[in-house]
Formats: sequence, structure tokens, C-alpha cells
Amino acid sequence: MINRLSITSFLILLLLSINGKAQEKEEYYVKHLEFPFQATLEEKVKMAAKLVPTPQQYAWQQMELTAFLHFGINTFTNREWGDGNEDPSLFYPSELDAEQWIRNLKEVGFKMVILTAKHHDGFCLWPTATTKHSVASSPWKNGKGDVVKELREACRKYDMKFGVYLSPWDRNADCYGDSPRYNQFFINQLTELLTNYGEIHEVWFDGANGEGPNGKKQVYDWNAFYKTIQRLQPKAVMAIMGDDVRWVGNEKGLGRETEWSTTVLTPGIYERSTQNNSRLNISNLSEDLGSRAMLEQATEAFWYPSEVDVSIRPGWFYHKNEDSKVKSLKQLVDIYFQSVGYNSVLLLNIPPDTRGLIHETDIQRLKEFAEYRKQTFADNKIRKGNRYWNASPGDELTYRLKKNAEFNVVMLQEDITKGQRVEKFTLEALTDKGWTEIAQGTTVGYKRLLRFPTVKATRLRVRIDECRLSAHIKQVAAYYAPPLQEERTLESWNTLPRSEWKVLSDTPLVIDLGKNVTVSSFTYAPYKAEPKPSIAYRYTLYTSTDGKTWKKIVEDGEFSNIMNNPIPQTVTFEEIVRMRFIKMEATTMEGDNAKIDMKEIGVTVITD
Ligand code: FUL
Repeated sequence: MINRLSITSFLILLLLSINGKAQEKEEYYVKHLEFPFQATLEEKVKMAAKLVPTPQQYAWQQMELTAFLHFGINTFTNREWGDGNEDPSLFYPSELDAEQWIRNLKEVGFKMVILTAKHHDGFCLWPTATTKHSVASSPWKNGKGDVVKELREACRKYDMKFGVYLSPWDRNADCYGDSPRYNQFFINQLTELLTNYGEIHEVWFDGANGEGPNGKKQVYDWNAFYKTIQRLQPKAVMAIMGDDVRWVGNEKGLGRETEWSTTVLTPGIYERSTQNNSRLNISNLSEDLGSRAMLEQATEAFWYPSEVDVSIRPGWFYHKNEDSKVKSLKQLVDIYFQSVGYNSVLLLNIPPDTRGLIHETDIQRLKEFAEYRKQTFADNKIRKGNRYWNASPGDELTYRLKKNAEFNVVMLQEDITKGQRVEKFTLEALTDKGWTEIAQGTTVGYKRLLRFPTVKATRLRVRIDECRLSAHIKQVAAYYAPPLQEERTLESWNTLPRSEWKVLSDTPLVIDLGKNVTVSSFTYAPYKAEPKPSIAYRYTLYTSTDGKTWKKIVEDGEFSNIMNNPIPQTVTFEEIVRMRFIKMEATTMEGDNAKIDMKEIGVTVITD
């Protein structure tokens, strides 16, 4: 089992910190620390303040903007999760041009791309020796193509960092479920990727698994996967099912306002994680992963910073019918403030289309997004905001602003090479009405951006109300972010008013639509797009015109990835269906009966 305790506990770094006057020796803990048995809260807080990232975690954090590229067999089958039975001959991008991806992504500010080298369907985008289920069996370039290689070369050309997503869950591999055999198969795939393509900066292991209670049970050998990365690409960060980068807990692009990189969440690849995390009653989804209250109960702490992954479109893979659903500039800007601005790295997915190109609409939106950031962040209203400030609790520092400064954003940055320490701060501005409080915040970390109504002021005062030991503030800046129009979102997935509908049964869900209609598709839209244990995952759908004779329309369908990304999922029927009654038998991920509310169902009616 992975025991990095032995490495990291003793890897206590001695740094010389020059503090203006005296030189003092400071002890830091790199990536991990264990609290001594019976340590007091005060002792724990002091230790946590000295937990710092590894050099590669620090380099990763500084990238801020990274791009996900979901591309594979799903691009051609129009699915989100393939079942592994897809014919490789479906893979045929007509104009694949990896340089087009990277040139455009570089131009709009991305520092790294991560490619889905293999998604859950098992189809490999490189000609692997481990399986026939790969590009080598496709007609693309007569089976001589290699997407990973083309992308790697484009990254080299444009000086873009490169990462790989390799799904542990594999619905194609015969050996999946035969644990030792599959672990070796997976290590062979990983070895190919980490040896044949030059430097790899991030390895992304997805934790998703939709096998359900009766599915195949694979026990992953995380320790062996971890060692393979350490041996072949020691500078890469290991993400999600890894101990360098933590999944933020949703796929909506929403970080936490209080985001601790110094966290008590034990990474899932450690055997002790289940025990540790259930004792603290926490998971990736928890709101609080690092407060004093959490430290008090914890036995160890990790430098385990958050990554916010979200797609520019509703789905992760390209779907033509989502060309009109590319996120708006306002949505992207909000995501930016709620990820990079909340002490996280943004991993924004931009899925190449069936041509093998990034779609024009997405490029256009990314350009608007880049232009907006440029416009906002080019003009820092603060004079001398980069004075290094070592602040004790209660300390204040006043900054002079440029003449007639109007601003609605303040940025704070801590020097995280000395730990994450700020717990509470206040911002005040000197306006023509005197000093007024404009905002309050909690954590800062690598970067914190606060938004508030526009103020006109001559001075900005920052107070560090609470912190662990003393905080090292590296930079304070103020900007004006032009307001963007709120867009109205319409529920476009239901065209039949629900006022006439009646629920005839809850389990299975039976709905009387009130009249006979001709329907081309139906939608399941989990309430508020929130995950819940009772969410439907597998389903069988019947319809009827009289409520007695039922016709099976979809058998054992799957709402792929519904738990992580609970957005509306529309199922288009092979042929239009005349119906008045809908019956849905549905089960959860765990195989229990799902609970579906009538409001979560929609139909597209083509004629009455
Ligand atoms: C999830 C997967 O199931 C999705 O398909 C997607 O790859 C997302 C980034 O992670 O867990």
C-alpha cells in the first residue's frame, strides 16, 4: 500500500526565510504531515500553517487555466459513456488537426491540455499493444494514426503542457474484474503513455464507475499505478484518484468560497482513506475540508489543492445538438471567478468534434472569454500592490489607488510556498464618504478574487482578521470587471404543459399526460441539477395510449454520468411514438428503486 508518510514526514524542508531583519530557520512539511498523538489544537494549527506544496504542485497551481479534451469513440456515437461494444471502424475524424486545437487554446490562455487517451469505453486513442480496441483498428489514416502522438507534437510546437486521462473503469477489456490481470493491463497502458510521448505533466485517473451492484468488481492496485508514474514521470501530478490534485466535488465549475489546499481529506488512493474520511465524516463533496474544527479532529493533513473540471458544453463529449448550448461569456466568467478566483485550477473541457476540430462556436466563445480577462486584468488600480507583506492577525495595510480609480474586483495572493494561512480578511475603501467596508472573505491561498459593487476610492485597506501564525501576502490588486448581462434560461426540454398531467404511481413512475400526443423524445432532468442517492441511473421506458397495453420503448437504458453531472438528459426515440401514458422503471447506481418526480420528466411533442 502507498505509504508516503515515510517519505513526506521526514521530508521536512528547512528553508531560510529572510524576514527583513533577522534570518530565522523555519521548518516546513512538504505535501503531508501527521499530527503527534494528543497534539493540542494550537499545535495542530501551527503545523498546518507550515504545510507546503511540492515543486510540481506549485507549478501546477500557477497554470490557473488548463483544458480538457474529451475525444474518442463517443464523439462518433453521440454518447457520453460508451458501453465498450462500439465498432472501432466508427472512429473516423475527417479532418483531425491537433495543431488547430493547441494553436487556439494557446492563444486564449490555456497552459496545459489533458486528453482522454482512454475513456470508460476502453477505446484507445493511441495504437496500443494491449488491445485491438484502438485507433489501429479504425479506418482513420488506415489504422496508422496516433492521436496522442499528434497532440503531443502540437503541444511541443506551441509550448503547451500535456496531460493524459486514462480511465481505470474499462467496459471493453475482458480482463476487467479479474483484478490482478486488469491491473497489469492498465499498468501496461500507462507505461506506453508515460514512455513513448515525452514529458507528461498530469495523469488524470477518473474515479467514475457505473458497474452497479451486479457488475464486475475490480480492485485497483493504486500503489502499483502510483509507482509506475513515480518511476516514469516523477514530475507529473497525479489527479483525482491521485494524491497531488483533488476533485472539487462537482462538474458545474463551482469551487468553494472557503477553499483550503491544506486539507484533512485523505486521498482516495490510500488504503486508510475510507477509515480516515468516514471518521471525519467527509468526502470530496464536503463543504468544510480544512477549518480549525476539522484540524481538531484530524490525525493528518495533506497539501491537496482543488481542481474545478467543467465542460464548455452540457456534455463532456461533442454532440451536434449542443452547438447551440455552448456556455455564454457570462457563464464562463462566473466559472472563472468561482474556480481560479476560489483558489483552484480550472480544467475547462472543450471537446473536438467529428471532424477532429474544435468547433468554431467554442473558439469564438473562448476568444471572447480571453478578451474579457485581458480587458479586466490589464489595468491594476493599485499602486505597489506587490509589496511582500508578512501579516499577523489584526494587521492592516493601506494601498494607494490610481487617480479616479473605480473597481469591483480585488485579488489577494498568499505566498503558498510558506503555507496557506489566511482564515478571515476584510477590505475597506476610502471613498468620499470616508472609510467603508466593501467586502469580507475567508481563505485566500494561491489566489482569491472577490467581486462586489463598483466603488470609487483613493485608498484600499486590507485587514487580515484571522490567520494561522502569520500570513505571507504576496500581492494585492484591484480591477474593474465590466458587468455582463444575465441570460434567461428556458426549460426547452418539455413542450407539454404539466397542468394536465397526473401521477398514477410513484414506483414505478406512471404519468398520465392528460391526452394522446405524438412524442419524439423524452428528458430526465434531476431536480435543480443536484446529485442525490435516489437519482435514476438505469431505466426501462414504456408508453401506452390507454393505460393498459404497454409498449417497451427503451430497454435497460442508462443515464450516463448522471451522478457527477446531473444535467437534463434527452433520449430521442428511434421512431416517433403516440402515447398518453408513460411508465418508467428506474434504479439507482446502487440498484435500488430510483425516486423520480413528475417535474423531472419532459417530453417533446410534435403533434397533438
Ligand atoms: C466523469 C466521467 O464519468 C465523465 O464522462 C467525464 O470524463 C468527467 C470528466 O469525469 O467522472
